[in-house]
Amino acid sequence: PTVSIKDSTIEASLPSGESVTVHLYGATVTSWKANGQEQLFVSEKTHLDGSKPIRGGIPLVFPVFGPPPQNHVTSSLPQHGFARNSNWEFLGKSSSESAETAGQAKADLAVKLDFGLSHTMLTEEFRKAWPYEFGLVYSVTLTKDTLETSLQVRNEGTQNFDFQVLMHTYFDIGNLESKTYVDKTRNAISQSETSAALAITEETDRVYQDLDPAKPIIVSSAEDDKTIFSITREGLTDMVVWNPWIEKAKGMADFGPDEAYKKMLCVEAGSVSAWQTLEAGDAWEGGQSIKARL
Ligand code: TA6
Repeated sequence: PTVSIKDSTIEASLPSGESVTVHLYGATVTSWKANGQEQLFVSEKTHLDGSKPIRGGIPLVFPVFGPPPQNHVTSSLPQHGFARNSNWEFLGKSSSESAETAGQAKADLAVKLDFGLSHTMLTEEFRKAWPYEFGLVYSVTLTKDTLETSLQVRNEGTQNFDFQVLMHTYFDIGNLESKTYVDKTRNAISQSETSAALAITEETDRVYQDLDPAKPIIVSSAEDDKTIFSITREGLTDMVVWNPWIEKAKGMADFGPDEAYKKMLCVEAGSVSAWQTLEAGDAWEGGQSIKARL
């Protein structure tokens, strides 16, 4: 695998052609290419200069999901916390290849990129808004047909703190323009073959709670029921599904083109319906593994 660093982005690629790109701003994954195509959606109008969180890819939500609650220690943080709009540092890469078994072709490679953010790196504003000593290590692992993103949270202080965490993944669900759609983006989300699928046919913003993280969430095309993505998780039992649809898409200055709502879907693995308490000196880890669409 090769890893290249240019201005503030890190790109890793495998000999078989897959690649992942991560911006140090927010440690935001902004591209994941597999099976010869881009798997993630990034708005054409996104800011990339740190003036606003990146609109697309996989923004990281920590330590609070959504608008912070009133009268809470996170109250004066911005929506979705500070992780996605802070400058992280690149900690390094490691690549592994499972042992080559006799006769088989060289086993798949994996390349892992690590990023760090600690309380000492926060702006004064954010440090004042959430005065805890913490360390985050975010790992992005690319293999031939999967992308894993996992976060380790360490409490380096002397007081317990509560946090929420979520990986705000914007999936590119393919250019629906090519099909005759009665102006409906019909993509179904189902946790498994048995549970009812959620068809996306209007603005959708839902939190599914307490799901079995080992049971894959399947995003499939309503056209031919073909699986587009499947997502398994560890330590993240909630799943948020969001599509802004027409009006909200028009209403976001950094979302473009307006009709791009038809080709994206946010399926966000997280722990957001309650608060995780991390005791002084303890660590927590959670993550997702996404299988790329063919
Ligand atoms: O995806 C869940 C959500 O909380 C939606 O309600 C919507 O606000 C979205 O996140 C985007 O939030 P942002 O702060 O990035 O505009």
